[in-house]
Amino acid sequence: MIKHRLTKNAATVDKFLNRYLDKQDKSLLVYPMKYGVISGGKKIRSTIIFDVGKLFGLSKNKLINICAAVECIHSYSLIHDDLPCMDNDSFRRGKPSTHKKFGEASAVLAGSSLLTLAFEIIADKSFNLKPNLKNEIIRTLAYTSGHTGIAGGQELDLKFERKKKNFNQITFMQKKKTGKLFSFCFLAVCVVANKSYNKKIFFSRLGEEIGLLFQIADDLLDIKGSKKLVGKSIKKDKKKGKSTLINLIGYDKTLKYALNLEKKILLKLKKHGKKAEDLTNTIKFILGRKF
Ligand code: GRG
Repeated sequence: MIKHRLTKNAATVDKFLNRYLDKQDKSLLVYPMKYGVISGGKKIRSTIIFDVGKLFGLSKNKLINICAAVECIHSYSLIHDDLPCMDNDSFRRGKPSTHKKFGEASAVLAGSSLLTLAFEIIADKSFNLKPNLKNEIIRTLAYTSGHTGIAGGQELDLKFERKKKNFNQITFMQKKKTGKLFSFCFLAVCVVANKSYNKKIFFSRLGEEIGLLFQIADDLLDIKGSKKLVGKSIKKDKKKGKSTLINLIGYDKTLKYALNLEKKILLKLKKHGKKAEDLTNTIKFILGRKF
């Protein structure tokens, strides 16, 4: 069921992105950009956006620009993350990473172009939203993506390599590197639904916790996952001396912490009943996933 929803949502977002790029002036960068963002990846962040939309009674149509923008930011971060100067990975989503296929310079430029495309898609007139709300989404997306968000988290991740970091330092870094974009998925839908300040705080924290859960699942897959299923290299974290919870407290204790975190997250959604069913199922998928 969840796999079917992921596949369907991924196809919807891919179609939007394909059409959007095809309507723009042609450039050579369209090839590495499409390679990096379309036809690959679970697009779980888009599914979460649609799930939160369902919780608030919003149709997919109203949220598709947000999904496309988030996938552009996510894919840009992966393209740059795979570069030799960062995590140096040759394999992503079951195929050669973007710099392996198109060269480093094109990968840097395609990643940067996806970053800027995200903002263009939110500002686009096809996204029918009051200007003040659009402005709030744009500001939040910038805050989430830059030094206060994923880029800042990535810098910590790299600086933490081969250093002894404690539990709080590791979870702080992972909440920035991975959690902030999940947090944005919730916040942006709250803005479209005109939710109160308190609700925005509640849901953005929930998003950050889900992002942390997602990153821990990713770290667990690095140990016990299959390269073929996850579509990227595994068993790298130990070799690189990455600061992960697994390298600090071991696999079993990390899994126990993650199961507890999942329980806490699901409890927070319980009061929303049936309307939160899809979101609940998506969250349950995160820890058990094989890809
Ligand atoms: C170069 C300015 C500059 C910034 C780079 C690289 C970067 C900023 C941030 C990277 C953050 C990062 C790679 C976090 C990892 C998040 C993560 C677990 C990614 C895997 O996500 P999935 O499983 O991937 O959703 P798919 O392939 O399914 O889309």
